[in-house]
Amino acid sequence: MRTQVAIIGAGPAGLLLSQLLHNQGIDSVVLEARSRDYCERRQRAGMLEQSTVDALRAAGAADRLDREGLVHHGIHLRFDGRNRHIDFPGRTGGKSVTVYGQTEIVKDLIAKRLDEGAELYFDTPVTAIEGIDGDTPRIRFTRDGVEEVLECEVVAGCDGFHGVSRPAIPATVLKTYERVYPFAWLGVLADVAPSTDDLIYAYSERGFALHSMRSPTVSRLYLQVDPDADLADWPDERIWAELHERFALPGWRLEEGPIIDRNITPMRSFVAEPMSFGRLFLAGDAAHIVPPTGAKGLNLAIADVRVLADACVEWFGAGSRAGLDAYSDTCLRRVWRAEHFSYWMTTLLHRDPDAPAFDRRFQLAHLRYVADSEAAMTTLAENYVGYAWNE
Ligand code: RFL
Ligand code: PHB
Repeated sequence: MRTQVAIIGAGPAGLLLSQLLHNQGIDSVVLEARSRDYCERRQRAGMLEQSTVDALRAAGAADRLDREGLVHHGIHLRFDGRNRHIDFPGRTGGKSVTVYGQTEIVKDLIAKRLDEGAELYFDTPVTAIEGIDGDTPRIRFTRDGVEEVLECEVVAGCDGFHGVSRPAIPATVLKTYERVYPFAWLGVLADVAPSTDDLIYAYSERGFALHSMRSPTVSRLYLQVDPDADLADWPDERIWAELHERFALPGWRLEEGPIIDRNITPMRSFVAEPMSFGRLFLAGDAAHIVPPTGAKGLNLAIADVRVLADACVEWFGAGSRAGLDAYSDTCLRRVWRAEHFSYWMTTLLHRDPDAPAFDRRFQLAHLRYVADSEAAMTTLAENYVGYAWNE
């Protein structure tokens, strides 16, 4: 098998990259380890920056997003018996965000790619990447238990945090930065209309809680839990009781409904530098992880592949490697800004079980400042809607 760009992983990064390349007449093959059904069911992100929506639109993959996406003009910050609504458009030159499940983006892109006859293969785990320091890299993968080889000119490592691409970069070249947090998120999907217009980010003495949504009839709720928490210890009654306590505000009510999905996600910040080596280019979670509090992971993955697609057009069209050579630095500027914002939102809103009382006072003082200062609200707003490094 031969192609121009071998794409490893059919998450949002790999799928959108294959779409953007196809739209520019560049061939790719996407190899995904898991089944199509698994990829389409995995519950994950939901908050899209304007630039992500624009990118999906420009790719021709936003028909359903335009019909079903829920546009939001701000968030609620809730703590200490207060609720501050932070409006975005007025502070960001008119920008908003859109709630539309990552699973829906993945379904839309898979359907469109297969419709267009794409070479997109499921149940085909990549086992090795060879020759990235030469001109013709080779990808080894298995299909129906048989090993096959894909030759290409460029490899896009879009295989998430646990993939095989990042380890293919020599350890002597790769530098990694990491921070692990002393908590995790328990996320549930509940069959009940959201109890709020905009998302609620709540800090309480019992820990963080987030009220998001997926549709006018489905709520998405998150709770800070211990990093070693077990779903078995979290029956529905305990989840709802904890959500009621953490969101409590006089005159406001959280509606309950059947819980239809649940998972626990560890929290980490991670960056690998450089994001490329020879003919291999990492994109999305393969190169960087953010804690989900800033809603940046999916948006960074989309931003990476936009840069990579443009660089591939320069390479395959004009024979210039300039874009590919600049890829890592271009992406990392945006990545580090988002890393800092995600860390900032996380430490602002979570209860660190090991923090001394002094730090808790600091945290409350900081929350009050963010909720009262026009400058601080503008900082939050311009980062939340996406700080535009590349535009
Ligand atoms: P993905 O989605 O992990 O896809 C990688 C794909 O690669 C496949 N793969 C392989 N394929 C072939 N061969 C191999 N050897 C392979 N190894 C792995 C995997 O099966 C998989 O299909 O990475 P991608 O495309 O970079 O996308 C990144 C996003 O998924 C991620 O950043 C976001 O979900 C993070 N995130 C959020 N981001 C936001 O922007 N806004 C949010 O509101 C938001 N909320 C969240 C989140 C992530 C969460 N979890 C569960 C991690 C909320 C949660 C709870
Ligand atoms: C979500 O809707 O899943 C979501 C929204 C905002 C976040 C994280 C997750 O910060």
